[in-house]
Amino acid sequence: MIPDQLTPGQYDTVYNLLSLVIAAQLFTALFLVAAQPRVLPRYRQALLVSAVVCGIAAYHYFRIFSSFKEAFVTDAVGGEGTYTQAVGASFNEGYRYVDWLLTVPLLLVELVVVLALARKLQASLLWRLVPASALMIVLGYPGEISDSDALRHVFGLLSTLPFLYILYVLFVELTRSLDRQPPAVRQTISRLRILLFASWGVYPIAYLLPLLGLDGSDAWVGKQAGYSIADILAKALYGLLIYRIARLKSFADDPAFEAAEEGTAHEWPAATRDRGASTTTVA
Ligand SMILES: *C/C=C(C)/C=C/C=C(C)/C=C/C1=C(C)CCCC1(C)C
Repeated sequence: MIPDQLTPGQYDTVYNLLSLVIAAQLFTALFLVAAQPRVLPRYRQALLVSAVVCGIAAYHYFRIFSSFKEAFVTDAVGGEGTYTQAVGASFNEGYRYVDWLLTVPLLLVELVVVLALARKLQASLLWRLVPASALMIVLGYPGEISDSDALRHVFGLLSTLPFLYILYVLFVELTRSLDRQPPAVRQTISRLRILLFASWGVYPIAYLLPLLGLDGSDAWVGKQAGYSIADILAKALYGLLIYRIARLKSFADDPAFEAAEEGTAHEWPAATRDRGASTTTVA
């Protein structure tokens, strides 16, 4: 399934996308850690888990990036020739699956934590969603690395079963929980739901590209692009929406917190003035 050759354009496309994903995941992780004091303590865990997800992804993209650079080489000066698979090196798609195995359950934890549902419901949701998500990834892997179209079909289909189950449970539970959320965050939560469904939907489509009659290397590049962009949407952008929800819910839960937070934005000139005034008094 890994192509023997890539054109310079194909090589650059994958190279630049992998680099973009590293930047997006790394700095979203840093932002989410730095933003901790901007939400109430009860929502900080969701932000922290989200930062961990982006951090794990950044780490794996470093590995994917160097695996890619080792796997394809050109002997043309300035890198304008065709890239061929290096002898003894092979692009390792396994990094993606290890990454997903860790991050997909954590993305679900993030969601359940930020919704602040009743404890019993949280536990029952995670008991259903986490094993299903692990099963989805584990079943997808043998198809992903197989050279046989038949195996790719079979494992793709098997992996789709837990996938559909997860989407079903999330759809039902998110819809149900919307009524119990403060009105100010309902719109953001329904945006999160759209983002989750749209971005998770990209993965099986990218997986299918090699089976859809695209030329070998085009299909492979399309698949890498699909996974990379979906990872930015499903982890980094999703994390920023989780932050937004946590912030709005903090305001709804505690008006004093909102006043203090909103206040800090306007207090600067006043504080500077006061300090100036007291300096004059002392002098
Ligand atoms: C951050 C990574 C995420 C959100 C990864 C999500 C991955 C999927 C939803 C993968 C789904 C697959 C299928 C439904 C069938 C084909 C095999 C997979 C694993 C690509």
